[in-house]
Amino acid sequence: MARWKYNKNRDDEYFRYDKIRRGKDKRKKKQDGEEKFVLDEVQWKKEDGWFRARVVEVQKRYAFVAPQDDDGTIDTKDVWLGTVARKYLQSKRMERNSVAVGDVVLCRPTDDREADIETDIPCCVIVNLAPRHSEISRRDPTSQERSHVLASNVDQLLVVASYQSPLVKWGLVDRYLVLAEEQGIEPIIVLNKEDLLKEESEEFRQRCREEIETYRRLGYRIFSLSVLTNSKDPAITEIGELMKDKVTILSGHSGVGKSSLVNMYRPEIVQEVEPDADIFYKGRHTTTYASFIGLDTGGYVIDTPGIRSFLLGDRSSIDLSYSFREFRPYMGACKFRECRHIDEPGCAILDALQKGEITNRRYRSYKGLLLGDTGREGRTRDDELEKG
Ligand SMILES: Nc1nc2c(ncn2[C@@H]2O[C@H](COP(=O)(O)OP(=O)(O)OP(=O)(O)O)[C@@H](O)[C@H]2O)c(=O)[nH]1
Ligand SMILES: [Mg+2]
Ligand SMILES: [Zn+2]
Repeated sequence: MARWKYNKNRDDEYFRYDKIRRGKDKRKKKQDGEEKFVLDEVQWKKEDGWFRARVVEVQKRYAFVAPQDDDGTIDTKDVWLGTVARKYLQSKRMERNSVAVGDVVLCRPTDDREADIETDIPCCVIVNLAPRHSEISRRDPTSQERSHVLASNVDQLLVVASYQSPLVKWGLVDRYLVLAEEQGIEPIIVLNKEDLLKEESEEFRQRCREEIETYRRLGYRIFSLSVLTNSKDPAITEIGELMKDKVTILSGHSGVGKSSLVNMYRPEIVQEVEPDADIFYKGRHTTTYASFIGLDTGGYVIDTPGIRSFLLGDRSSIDLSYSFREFRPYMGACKFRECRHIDEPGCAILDALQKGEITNRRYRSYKGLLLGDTGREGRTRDDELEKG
């Protein structure tokens, strides 16, 4: 018995798969039975004094929230300490946190006794959560089945990597791009610490140039800069322009310079940046919690702590291929409909790979994700030696 079914509709278009994919997502949402905690804003029963807010930071079971106007302005100076209403805490949601940074919530002011903590910050109970229009999540490193939502309702994803210290991991960039493609969020790639390139071999520099060119050809916005040594780089201004009127999440390894970059845009909270870059190899994160920060130059960013493990949950080959832009033109062209593009005969992707239309490196990312690589990209001294 053949392992693959014969695909008669070889001229299928990729957006047919997109339709299947979207349908599946919808069904999944229904099954989850979100109860009434997740409720469309129009259905919120807002009582006197209750307010609409945005979650600006989550620490264990507390969520810091800031009121948000109808025009979208978030009063990040007026922070409240919120706890999710008790009755919802027991629900068997498959997520690690019930609320995430970026969530739009309905809050009921309360005295601090109810919030179970002594604090000077005004307290509130989070009564409802509006459905998220986007979600940045990874597989919870402590549990296979759960997902850990890092942030929600973001418009842009700024993937930050450094050429060196820590060494750029193109595979990690690809994982973030997959997320952005799935969520319909605009990704922007930033390669920082350009100044360190001069200490590298010409071979390493050439390799980096090629990778950057690959992303550019795929239509991704990609910038190369050095926040530390060239703060006047026009790329920094250009990125600032792209962040205006938007909510942008910064992601990437610890120590790549996310907070240093944010500090270029006169944020309301200036984050301390450890002057000794080497501290990062000792496993210390400067940014501890993902937090929502208003920029003087316009827009909001969610700066996140660099995480060691950024694993995506399992995805089918159809879903995954769709997230690799260069695979799309070939979708439906494989001999077998359920082609995984690994070793199947008559595979259009493998054919394109052979012809150099898909790069080996991007293909390896796809294969690793499909077959489940570890996703662990800890910053070790070995990384330094690996040099690409
Ligand atoms: N050489 C060089 N170092 C830089 C550059 N930008 C930032 N750094 C240094 O890199 C280190 C890490 O910077 P951060 O901005 O704290 O990095 P981060 O990505 O926010 O790190 P986490 O908060 O741990 O995720 C600091 O010591 C910075 O001074 C750069 O362009 N060149
Ligand atoms: Mg930081
Ligand atoms: Zn195939």
